[in-house]
Amino acid sequence: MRGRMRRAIVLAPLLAAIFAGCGAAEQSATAPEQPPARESGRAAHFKVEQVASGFNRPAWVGAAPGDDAVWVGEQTGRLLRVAGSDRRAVIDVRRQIRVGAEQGLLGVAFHPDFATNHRLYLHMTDRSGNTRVDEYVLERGTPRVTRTLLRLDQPEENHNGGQLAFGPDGRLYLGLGDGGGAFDPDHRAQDPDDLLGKIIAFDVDGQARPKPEIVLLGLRNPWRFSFDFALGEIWIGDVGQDTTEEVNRVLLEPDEPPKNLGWSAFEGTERVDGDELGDGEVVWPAATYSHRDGCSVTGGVVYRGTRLRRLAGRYLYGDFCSGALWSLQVTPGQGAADVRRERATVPQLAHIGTDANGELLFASVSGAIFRAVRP
Ligand SMILES: [Ca+2]
Repeated sequence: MRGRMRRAIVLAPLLAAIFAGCGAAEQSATAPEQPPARESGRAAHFKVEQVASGFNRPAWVGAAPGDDAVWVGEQTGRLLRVAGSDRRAVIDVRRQIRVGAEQGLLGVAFHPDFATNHRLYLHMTDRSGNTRVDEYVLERGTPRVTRTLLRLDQPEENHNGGQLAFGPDGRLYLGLGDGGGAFDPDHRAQDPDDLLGKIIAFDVDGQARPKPEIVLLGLRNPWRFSFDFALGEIWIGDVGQDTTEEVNRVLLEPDEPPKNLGWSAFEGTERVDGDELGDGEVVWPAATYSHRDGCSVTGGVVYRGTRLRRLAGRYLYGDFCSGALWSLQVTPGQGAADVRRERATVPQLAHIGTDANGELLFASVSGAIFRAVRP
């Protein structure tokens, strides 16, 4: 009797705690504690000027470790090194790929030790319309494929993801869309056993045939993402369906289970007629904008350069359709504030990258590369 009493006394607070926990979990799955940040005014932290033109659908721009040149990835299949007026195609995969609105050469990543090991990685759509990630080594400037890291069937032409980038943990990250169609018809983004609708990572240094690991799930089409090495975070532009474009900010915790960015149970913070939310801690967007201001977000970077002092530590992103650019303040915790629509615009904005000094570069699919300078 006394034993049973004691058990009841012990159990009561325990059960209360469990039910309180359930309630909190349900609540966090249906609405964010804090709504995503929205545009709160205008600013002119910088202006843009053209640095080079005449490219064929440039969709990626950046720098290679140990090299001052600007590298440009053309969606149509060439990777070019641009140093002043010298422009050279280093890799040409034009005969290996299919090019479409969301197909082609979609992502480029240089190994962190590129200066010594000369390794780099390309994400492309093969001639059958499927995803392929190849590792290259440049031997005296001549490219050679050393491994294929990923081949993945793509059910539709759209939502192939794009970005390929090395994270603070040294792994190679890839963004993959939900496979295409509207509202994720094959229920892939919430399926923990499907690589589509995910951000995945490869340990390219540890294993000969690295297995992709799912880092984040619940994405629709993470065309562009970047890492803020200073805070160990990933910033993702997840392209929306009919109403809402998302900027997601996620703390990288490699030992934790994959976090869930909501699609296709949620578009932004709105429940849509999609799937039920699967496993994983829900991460709501840090900022959103509606289709009045654009139609396809191009995720950008947290500015860590030195030329634009007023932009220091702010996250910059834009929209492919409207060419609008916004910057926002990175708040302590996981949020964002002070979203400003910048005066500068870049038409058909496909990528925001950085040069060897961390200064901003913009790729416009219309054919030109721009950079940010003081207003
Ligand atoms: Ca989402």
